[in-house]
Amino acid sequence: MKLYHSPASPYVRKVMITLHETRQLPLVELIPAGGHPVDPGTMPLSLNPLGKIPALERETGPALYDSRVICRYFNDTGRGTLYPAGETLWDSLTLEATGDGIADAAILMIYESRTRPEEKRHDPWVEGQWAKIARALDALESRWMAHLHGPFDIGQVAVVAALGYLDLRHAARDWRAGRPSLAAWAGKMAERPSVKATMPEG
Ligand SMILES: N[C@@H](CCC(=O)N[C@@H](CS)C(=O)NCC(=O)O)C(=O)O
Repeated sequence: MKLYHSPASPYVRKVMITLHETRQLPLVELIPAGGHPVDPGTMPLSLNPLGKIPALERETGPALYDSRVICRYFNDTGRGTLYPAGETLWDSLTLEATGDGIADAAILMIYESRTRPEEKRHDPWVEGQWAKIARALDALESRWMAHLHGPFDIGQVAVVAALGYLDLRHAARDWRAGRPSLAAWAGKMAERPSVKATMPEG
């Protein structure tokens, strides 16, 4: 299978962590790809009409896209344990949506500075994206720590990936300030082999 990949993408990182956790890394060939809303770049639109990575080209069947679909696919094929049964599943998926939402806002801020001409930039829009991130981080700190310290699941995968992306692209915003529990958790997670092996670059 071919995984359309970039080492900086938090969504690709979710898939890579899932592959490490379920020991399926040898099943995929990593294909460098990437673009942005103004130019889909090297991401084949025939595989994902949205022009986004990650996308997974399989030997049979249509390509899969969106990290949520691909992670669940690999968790199934590898008999992983990232999706708990029962009521806890809804917590895990909501936590995943929170991590993904942080990544979404953080990436939109980067697209604003990289793709929009300077005279058309709108600072309140950028700050509005950061406000979403700050609220989500505060929710993690105040409401989600018990879950974050529980069994490793897809919600934790998404949060690890989002926080890693904040470190990569928005370090000056210092997300750790005022969030000691989340900062300590992120430090502990960095020792996990699947997390350590997928540190973002680029
Ligand atoms: N919801 C998607 C988001 C994927 C995404 O936004 N990927 C970025 C790279 S980090 C991308 O390919 N952006 C190109 C674009 O927005 O046109 C997922 O979870 O896979």
